[in-house]
Amino acid sequence: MRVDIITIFPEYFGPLDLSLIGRARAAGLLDIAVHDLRTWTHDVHRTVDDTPYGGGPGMVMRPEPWGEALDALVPAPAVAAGGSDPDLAGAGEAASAGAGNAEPAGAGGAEPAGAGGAEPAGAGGADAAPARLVVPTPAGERFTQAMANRLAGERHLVFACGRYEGIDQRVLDHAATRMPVSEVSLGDYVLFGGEVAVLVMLEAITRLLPGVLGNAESLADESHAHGLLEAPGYTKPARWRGLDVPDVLRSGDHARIARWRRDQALLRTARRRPDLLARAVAELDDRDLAVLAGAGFRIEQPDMAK
Ligand code: JEH
Repeated sequence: MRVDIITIFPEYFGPLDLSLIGRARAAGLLDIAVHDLRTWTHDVHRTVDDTPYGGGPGMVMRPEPWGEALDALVPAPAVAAGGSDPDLAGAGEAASAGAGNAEPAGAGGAEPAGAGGAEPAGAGGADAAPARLVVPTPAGERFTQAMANRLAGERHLVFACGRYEGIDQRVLDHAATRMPVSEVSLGDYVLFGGEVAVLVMLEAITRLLPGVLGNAESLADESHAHGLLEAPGYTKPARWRGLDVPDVLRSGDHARIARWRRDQALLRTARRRPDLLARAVAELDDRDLAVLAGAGFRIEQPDMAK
């Protein structure tokens, strides 16, 4: 997968050299380039922000540097394509390769975390999936495991990291005439900018790429995969600071262990994430419901007549 990140803080992306993302990059599974937005400014102060039309606090990112950055990183379509935010399931418009795909000279020098500049010739051509622009914003659609799965299937992601109060909306509206655009939020809290959100999304996406995680089952059996939080985990020593690992986990009785883990998952989910439990309720059997009832949780079965 090819990933371009546009930011005024390239230093935020140093961690992408580390750990499993770093290993995926070294293995050639992930090709990440970080670009300094100020590369595409032309004034002596390298200005990227200005006061908001309509008034209000703070500053908004001016559109011009973003437009030039996206022109440089994403092949312009030979034929105008409509379509804003086609859903992540697919249906993106084809964008064919055009001229002007290279960065301005010297851009590479400003990039600590990213190697390559321009795409290989032919990438983004008529037969390749177009790049998808992903823009973190508190006003975006919620980023979920399901969205991570869909994004992990893309050929080329371009992340636009805003700062201040965000990016002039016309940048997104114009980009949407050329490529699918996703405005995404991590959750209902406010960050200073999109950088940390991109780090989070890239971690979630990278571990889904084929060849990144060793065994396939580690993806299938985890939290959220079956709609419940996972049971707690333990390792050696069996007794630590007076606390014992639950006996059942040392019993060797795999059916009992599986049942215990499910009970723990149910109870945790009921206590911590009743929203998840409400969605999983159709899959709960009588024993599940008895376990929850025994702990004082009364579960409303959905009306199957609907
Ligand atoms: C934040 C990108 C670019 C600050 C203020 C406002 C709140 C009231 N989950 C997430 N939280 N924050 C971001 C994010 C993601 N993904 C995020 C960003 C940028 C992502 C700049 N900022 C900072 C920022 C405007 N206020 C937002 N509103 C009602 C809750 C008031 C307006 C926008 C962006």
